[in-house]
Amino acid sequence: MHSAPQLSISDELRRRFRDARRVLVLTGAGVSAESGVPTFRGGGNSAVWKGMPFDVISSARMVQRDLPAVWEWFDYRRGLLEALSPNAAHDEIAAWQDRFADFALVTQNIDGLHQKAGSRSVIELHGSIWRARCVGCHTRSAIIPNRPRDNACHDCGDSVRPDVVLFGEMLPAGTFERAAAAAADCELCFVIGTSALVYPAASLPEIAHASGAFVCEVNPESTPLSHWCDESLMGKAGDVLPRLSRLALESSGK
Ligand code: BV8
Repeated sequence: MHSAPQLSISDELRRRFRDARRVLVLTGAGVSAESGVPTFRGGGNSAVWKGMPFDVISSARMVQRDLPAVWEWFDYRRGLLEALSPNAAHDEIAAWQDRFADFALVTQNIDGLHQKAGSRSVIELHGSIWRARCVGCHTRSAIIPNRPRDNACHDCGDSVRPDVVLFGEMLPAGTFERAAAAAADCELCFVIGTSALVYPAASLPEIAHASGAFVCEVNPESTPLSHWCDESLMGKAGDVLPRLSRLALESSGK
């Protein structure tokens, strides 16, 4: 049984974790990796679907050109997810929502595992794989696990597409603004399991940093943030987060 290397944290992070009221958590695919959800960039290469890099199949242009191919990609990923559960990282983040007075959870993930772990009011920057949206009247509809998915809109009968933000598409109105406001307002910002390459999501830690927040990254690999963030905890989120909470609260009796 591999034992995770010793986790040490700075006194600054310990103090901030104890005393912070306004906390922002930004997550990416890495937080779901220990649940078995494939990441997009791991081990140096990007996810490819039927010879297409993921940011090609997951693009607005592909919806215009070949919606059935886009559905095949998302149906495949939803199929994988139906058998998967949240991991210790999702559980710890869910616990943090009751620990910090003013807590915001922003995710790039469309897998719904934060909500499955009990996180409330999750800001889904890139939508959800468990919803469809009508290309005509934009009515949203839920996709039920292990049930066949409807191809037509219940309201107008037009075709439906995944209710996710594809490359080249704007984020849902107000969603990024809410996340950016939480980033500008937070005292402590955790960036967990993201390669921080996709914008505008990757600008959120920059906004937090520029507003004086302490930015802590959790990732087994270095990312563009590693050079400027206040602290990098190099490890798997499922290992690091529960230990971080314990370590920070040790001998504080909190
Ligand atoms: C837009 C949904 C306006 C679909 C997704 C500025 C500069 C450059 C480019 C742009 C820019 N502004 C806009 C762009 C274009 C583009 C972009 O950012 N391109 C990138 C590739 C450079 N952005 C857009 O198109 C956005 N829209 O800007 O609209 C506009 C419109 C037109 C033209 C201009 C502007 C929309 C972006 C959203 C696209 N949809 N997802 C789907 O899921 O298929 S993005 C998708 O990819 C994810 O949601 C996520 O955001 C991203 C993947 O990143 P990560 O989640 O970080 O995952 P990754 O695999 O990369 O990394 C995993 C990390 O975890 C690694 O670091 C690894 O080490 C770590 N890890 C692994 N295991 C663990 C772990 N960490 C902890 N624990 C572990 N166990």
